[in-house]
Amino acid sequence: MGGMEYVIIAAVLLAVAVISGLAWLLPRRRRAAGEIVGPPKAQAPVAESPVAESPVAEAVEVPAPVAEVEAPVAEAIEVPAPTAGRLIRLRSRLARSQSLLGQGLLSLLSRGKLDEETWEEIEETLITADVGVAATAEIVGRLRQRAKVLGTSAAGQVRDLLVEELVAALDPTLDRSISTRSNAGMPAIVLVVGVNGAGKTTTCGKIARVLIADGHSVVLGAADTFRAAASDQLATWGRRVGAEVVRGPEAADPASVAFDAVRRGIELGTETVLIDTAGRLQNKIGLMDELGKVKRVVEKHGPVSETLLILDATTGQNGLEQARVFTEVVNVTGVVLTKLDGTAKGGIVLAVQRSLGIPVKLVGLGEGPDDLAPFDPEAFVDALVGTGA
Ligand SMILES: Nc1nc2c(ncn2[C@@H]2O[C@H](COP(=O)(O)OP(=O)(O)OP(=O)(O)O)[C@@H](O)[C@H]2O)c(=O)[nH]1
Ligand SMILES: [Mg+2]
Repeated sequence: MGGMEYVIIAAVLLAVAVISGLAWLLPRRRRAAGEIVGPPKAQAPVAESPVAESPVAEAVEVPAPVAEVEAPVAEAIEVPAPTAGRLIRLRSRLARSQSLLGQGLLSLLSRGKLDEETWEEIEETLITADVGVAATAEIVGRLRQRAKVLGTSAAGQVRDLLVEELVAALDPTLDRSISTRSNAGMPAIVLVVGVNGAGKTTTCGKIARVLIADGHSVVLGAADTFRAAASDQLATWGRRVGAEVVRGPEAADPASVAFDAVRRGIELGTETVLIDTAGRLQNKIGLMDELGKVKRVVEKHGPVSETLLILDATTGQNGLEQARVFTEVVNVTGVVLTKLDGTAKGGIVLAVQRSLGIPVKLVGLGEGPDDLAPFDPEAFVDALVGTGA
């Protein structure tokens, strides 16, 4: 019957209208939940250049700030200086360590004779610079041996031998690259851990800045929900560098915020998801339990690519003890040693690597957004010991 056909056609049209209406509404509803702060990313750019080491890509893609951003003022996104050669450019920041280690050692070496007393003083200088007792004994032992074999006590020559031994102690063959590339649609997940005040949030921001300048897309996960200000601090970095920040309400479960951040990264086809975690809780056991949970929950999406332990260089050997606890809970793949600009004890780099058995991958040399450098043993030792000129 003709009437019946009309009814069927009308019903089909109605169904189509309802379905397309829903499809249009749903994504908006999700955004309206306000989980995500920060400018929505432009299409995830395909980064051609390798990460940390490479200079800034010629054409830097920056997402345009959008009205949905939490802050009323959309700040202009800054473009960082290239990471290549940063350690060399920032070497003057190691001035304190350089004056203790470099100048101290050089004046000892230039005495012209290497007697027992001088060797002891060399040892003392290295220990004072936090190189650590065991590492110092080894380095000086080898140095004495080589100087003896060569029959030299010339300051320049012994200095060169010392530089070689220090570089060797840092094992230049270690892989210091950071896994920040997505794999088969799965963003690289980078977990950032460490005690409170070590510089986790700042380092997340600095890393995101470098990655975005290199053409990567980044989502930041504010899994430090212990303090309200912590997510705000990360959100400020996110706005500055052009990364989305996924955050939860205050006192939200950190693991679920981290989970959501990775989910958002997958949705957007993001290259890297950086997760900032809490460094402070009521007690250490609570913190470690929580970290373990964050890792397990995030890994429902896929494996964590990199776990960076942030260590404050000014805390010296004490900090090292605290750091060890983290390595027992999460599989730390790299150390970021911050605040090397504020200490004369730059030798801690050697102690950290030796006692944790984990490569130092990045060093923090100041509070500025570009004061983070890929760690390079040769350039570092050279800056510490100085040229002797
Ligand atoms: N001088 C110097 N200061 C740094 C460096 N890295 C971080 N800071 C400063 O250290 C302070 C603490 O940094 P945050 O990034 O907030 O540390 P955090 O680990 O996130 O701290 P919590 O969230 O409290 O656990 C800030 O004032 C940073 O500016 C560095 O390499 N050099
Ligand atoms: Mg923090």
